[in-house]
Amino acid sequence: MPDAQLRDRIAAELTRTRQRTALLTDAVDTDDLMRQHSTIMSPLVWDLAHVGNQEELWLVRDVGGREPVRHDIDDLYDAFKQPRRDRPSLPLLPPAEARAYLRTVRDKVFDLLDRVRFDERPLVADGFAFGMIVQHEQQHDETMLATHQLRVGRPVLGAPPPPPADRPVTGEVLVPAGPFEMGTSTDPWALDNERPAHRVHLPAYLIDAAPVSNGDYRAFVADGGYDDPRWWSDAGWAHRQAAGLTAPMHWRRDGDGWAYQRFGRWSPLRDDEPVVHVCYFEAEAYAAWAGKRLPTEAEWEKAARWDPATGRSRRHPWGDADPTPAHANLGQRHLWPAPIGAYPAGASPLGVHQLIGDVWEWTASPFTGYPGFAAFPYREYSEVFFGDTYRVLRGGSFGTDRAACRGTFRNWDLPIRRQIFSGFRCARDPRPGEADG
Ligand code: AVJ
Ligand code: FE
Repeated sequence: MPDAQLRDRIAAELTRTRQRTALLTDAVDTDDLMRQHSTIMSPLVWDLAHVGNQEELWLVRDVGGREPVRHDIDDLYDAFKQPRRDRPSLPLLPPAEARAYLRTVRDKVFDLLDRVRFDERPLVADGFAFGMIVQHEQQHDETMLATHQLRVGRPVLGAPPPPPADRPVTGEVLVPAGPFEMGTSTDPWALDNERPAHRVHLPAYLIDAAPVSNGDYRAFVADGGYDDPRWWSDAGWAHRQAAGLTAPMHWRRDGDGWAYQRFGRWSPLRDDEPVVHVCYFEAEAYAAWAGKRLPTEAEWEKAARWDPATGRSRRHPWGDADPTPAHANLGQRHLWPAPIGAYPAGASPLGVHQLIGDVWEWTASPFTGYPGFAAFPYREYSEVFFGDTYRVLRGGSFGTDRAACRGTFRNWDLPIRRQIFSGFRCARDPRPGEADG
């Protein structure tokens, strides 16, 4: 891409992203921005200034080589130095000061953008550092959206309802045995943990054509799934007991049925939407109850990217094109998962639906580096989280921006977490004879 065109694209992405940040914070009053709505979340005003501080560190100081704007606040907004539970008691910038700081940093970034040459230095090649900062802000926008879902008080967010289902999608899809290319070495703004591309050979498997719905999940609850240790792993059962889990987060009984809470408003549970706000252990238990299992990360990605006609891995289930509103429920447009079957244009060639958008999907895989992984540009983005502690989630949610979501994108969280917009789909091994087509 010629420099001028890349410059315009970066400017547009930065501006679009900042508008989202403003939507999530402008309508919230000062006290509410400073308050901690949950000990596992930051006060919104911390996210706000942290976004500006990362932009200052990477773009103003590293790429631009300019003098610090506010060297004195670096420690306050360092996520590794300040555990979330302690953040409300820090001397944080009040909202007006945080907003002014973000504006100052952004002005310098636009000035820098006018002058920068996108040469081969790894941080600037293809505008990588700018892309990383866009994705970072978008990731915090999703985190702030999760904070909105946890906060109590007058609702401040409104959005149009999601599109109706085109037609119901049910059943499973057989993915034939064979190799596919996982990860990427060429997507310019792909983050370190998505790299490098490598061949993975998978035996045949079946994967659900759609995410597990509220109706499906409600049947597991009604069948006593939360009271039967048979379906739960040892760690899962211990957590279910300790945390007293009885249903997804934000559900409550409503007469004979269920209601759920979305951004401060209660309504009757809709059976035809993907289930959301379940932890890994709940997903794992549901899958066992259904006689299935969670897909591995590789199984998820092959279902999402592998094109049987060419054998090539594509950027998205529908091809290489960026997502549009016809493909997937992304970008906080609807503020809730769309019904199962709402995105026929977003299906993969094998007929797997809603892999991108709607809900993050838990996979069975721990978060580790691909063969040949190299931390870039900093170990604290991914590498320090590698190991058996975290589980990978794929595909993005209604709260994820298209800039921070693609067939190779990897998210991760602790298996007990469910404040994120997390759901899942199931997979299984073929029965004898089933894989022969
Ligand atoms: C990739 C969503 C797990 O929020 O902890 C934000 C993204 N990294 N700032 C997180 C991130 C640094 C990260 N996740
Ligand atoms: Fe961050």
